[in-house]
Amino acid sequence: MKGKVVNIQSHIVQTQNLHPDATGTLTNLLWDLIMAVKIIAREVRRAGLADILGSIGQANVHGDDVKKLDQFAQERLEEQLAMNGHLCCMASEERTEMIPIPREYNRGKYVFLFDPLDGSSNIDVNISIGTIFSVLKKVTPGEDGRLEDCLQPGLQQVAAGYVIYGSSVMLVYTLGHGVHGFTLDPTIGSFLLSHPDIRIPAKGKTYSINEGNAGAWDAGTAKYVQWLKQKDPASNRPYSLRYVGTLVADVHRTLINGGIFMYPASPKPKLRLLYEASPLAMVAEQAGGMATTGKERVLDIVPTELHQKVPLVVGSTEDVARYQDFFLGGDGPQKQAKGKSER
Ligand code: FDP
Repeated sequence: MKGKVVNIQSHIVQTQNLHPDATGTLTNLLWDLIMAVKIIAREVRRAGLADILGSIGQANVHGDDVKKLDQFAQERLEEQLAMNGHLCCMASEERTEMIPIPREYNRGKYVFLFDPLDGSSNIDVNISIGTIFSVLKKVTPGEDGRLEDCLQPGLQQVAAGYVIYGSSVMLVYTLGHGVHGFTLDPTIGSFLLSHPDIRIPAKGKTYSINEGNAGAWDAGTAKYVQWLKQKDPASNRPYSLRYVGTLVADVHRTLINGGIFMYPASPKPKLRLLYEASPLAMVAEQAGGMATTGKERVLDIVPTELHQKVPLVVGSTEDVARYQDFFLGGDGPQKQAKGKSER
């Protein structure tokens, strides 16, 4: 129906209704997340002011001391998600150990993994930052979550997504039935469906990588990036370089416009499997894209520790498959091209 406005709450309910055995717990958990995210978004908007207020020793509107944003985001998500009995445990990029649910709250069947404020080095220069989340089902017996509940491969995720605090605030999520994007309408305080069923183009024309590390790349990555820079209008080359340095922003652009984001194995992997690579890989695959380390599918990796770092190459299927080919030492592009320009 033209003009129909769908907010995120009703969208989640409709998706949950696809599962006749759903109890509504996941829906409620996501509602808690949305509440936390709106509060973080408000604080992000005031970040510049918070510095001014902080410097003159004032508290924020709630009487809290002004805190660093990443610490604020961590606490907000942790508190909001723990209190309604949906979770058995949490883990976050910001905490060394697994986060138990405080004794005063009930336990539930889900595990919540998150990066509260991704791209935090960009906060001070007013560039987009984000929150990334992943939801798993508890697999061990008993009420309290254990490490094994967190250390599950990405394929087991029941929900994943991210929030981008940019020129507008967007929440993008998947429950395994496609990827949907919502934009926060600040006048009514609701996330409204703005990007239904996001499909990543099969091929793009931008690449995203920290070129400063070029001297330390493995041979496959170096050859691939070199190939992207060669002129061949028929295959959109040279590709354009775009690198924000906030993972969420770089992946979001890649999701919408197509192309490829790479944080490769060399000089060393930086991105965390549980809080960054796995959830973004699920989003990419659900949108028809691909995510690899160069030699294996990200969603297949069985984590061995909470803060494990992995290479991440994610984006349009044709682009990522071609990267993988270069990484594995293949000369596939030349073979496929057979002397002709490639599409
Ligand atoms: P940041 O260090 O600012 O928190 O994982 C963290 C991250 O940002 C990602 O958001 C970003 O993609 C990446 O690091 C940038 O790393 P480089 O500075 O090494 O390129």
